[in-house]
Amino acid sequence: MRRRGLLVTLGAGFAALVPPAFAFAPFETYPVGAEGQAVAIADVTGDKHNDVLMTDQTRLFVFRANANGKLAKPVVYPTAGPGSNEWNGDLAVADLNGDGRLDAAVADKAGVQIFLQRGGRFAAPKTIALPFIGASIAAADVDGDRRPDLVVSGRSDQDSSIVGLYLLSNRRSGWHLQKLDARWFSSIRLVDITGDGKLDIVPLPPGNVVPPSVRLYLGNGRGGFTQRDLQVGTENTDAPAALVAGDVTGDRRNDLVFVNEANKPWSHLAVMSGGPGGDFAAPKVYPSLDMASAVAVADLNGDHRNDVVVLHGFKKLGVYYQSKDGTLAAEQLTDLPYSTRYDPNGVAVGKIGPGAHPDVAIADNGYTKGLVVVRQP
Ligand SMILES: [Ca+2]
Ligand SMILES: [Ca+2]
Ligand SMILES: [Ca+2]
Ligand SMILES: [Ca+2]
Repeated sequence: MRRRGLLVTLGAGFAALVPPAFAFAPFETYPVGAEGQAVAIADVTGDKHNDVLMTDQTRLFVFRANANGKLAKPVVYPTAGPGSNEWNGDLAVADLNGDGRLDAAVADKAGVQIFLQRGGRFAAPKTIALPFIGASIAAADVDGDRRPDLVVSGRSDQDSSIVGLYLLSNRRSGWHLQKLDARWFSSIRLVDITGDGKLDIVPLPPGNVVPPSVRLYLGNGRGGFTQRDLQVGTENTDAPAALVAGDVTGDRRNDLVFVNEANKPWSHLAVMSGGPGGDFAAPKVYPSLDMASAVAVADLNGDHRNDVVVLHGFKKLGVYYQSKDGTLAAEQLTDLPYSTRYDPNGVAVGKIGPGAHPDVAIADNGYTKGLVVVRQP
């Protein structure tokens, strides 16, 4: 009662400053001898329990979860690797053939492998050949026919002029390829970033662009896209190493959220708040531990406000909870096993097992060489 009185006396401003309880259990490791690249949490075995999918450059691993969230030894599906490309093996999950069961699409050396779920497993994949090594991939219906499409990007390891961003439209007659740009990206998110109800492409440029900028592809809902270049920083060190979109300010407009892979005092998490008409506010910068290389947005504590998860090279997971005033509270840290850096597609947030709040799955290419799971009760 006394504590309650204190909060009332000091007002909402004080309450907003109190960081919510940090509830992660110690990390679990599932070493499989893989340089983990991308990870996803989804039910791909048809038992209504979320499983964990992970890729390296040559394989797709499916860790089946039981009702209690316990992960089985993974089923391993070969992909068409390896490429010499540093970033490949990204993964997207969607019901690609409309049978109500989630399937997987993996970007690999041949382009894209489509793994359809059949009888609780994936059937032998079908290849969508592309003129480059697939580096990044995302799935969602971007042309309004309710069939999830794929957006994929990559580059050739033989000819540096061969790069591309493609829309693979999921038509009744098969996959229809359309080149959107002669650029490649190391991660792709499909999010409505302008607030018009139509999905846009939010990709992460590889390496540093000066001044730091991203190219957004604004969707018209029919599979057409308009390019918009957006400056996201001023210094070299501001360049995003990982970029996602989601509402982390509580106004129901999606924001751009990114980390730079730098050391203090330059390391930070940046939020560009989305406004009406698809405009963005200048980056609001939050202090961060060093060397962040992956980021995700999700409501971790069930207050209907999205929070931010960050992976830091060496051995830390950081969480920024969203406060009631739409700002992010100071980063809270928990241990991860040692790993120098993570793929920008190497983190997923979702429920594994019966816990009330989502868990974090991490593709680890460091000492664990496999999957890392950090759970909430
Ligand atoms: Ca399916
Ligand atoms: Ca579609
Ligand atoms: Ca927002
Ligand atoms: Ca929250």
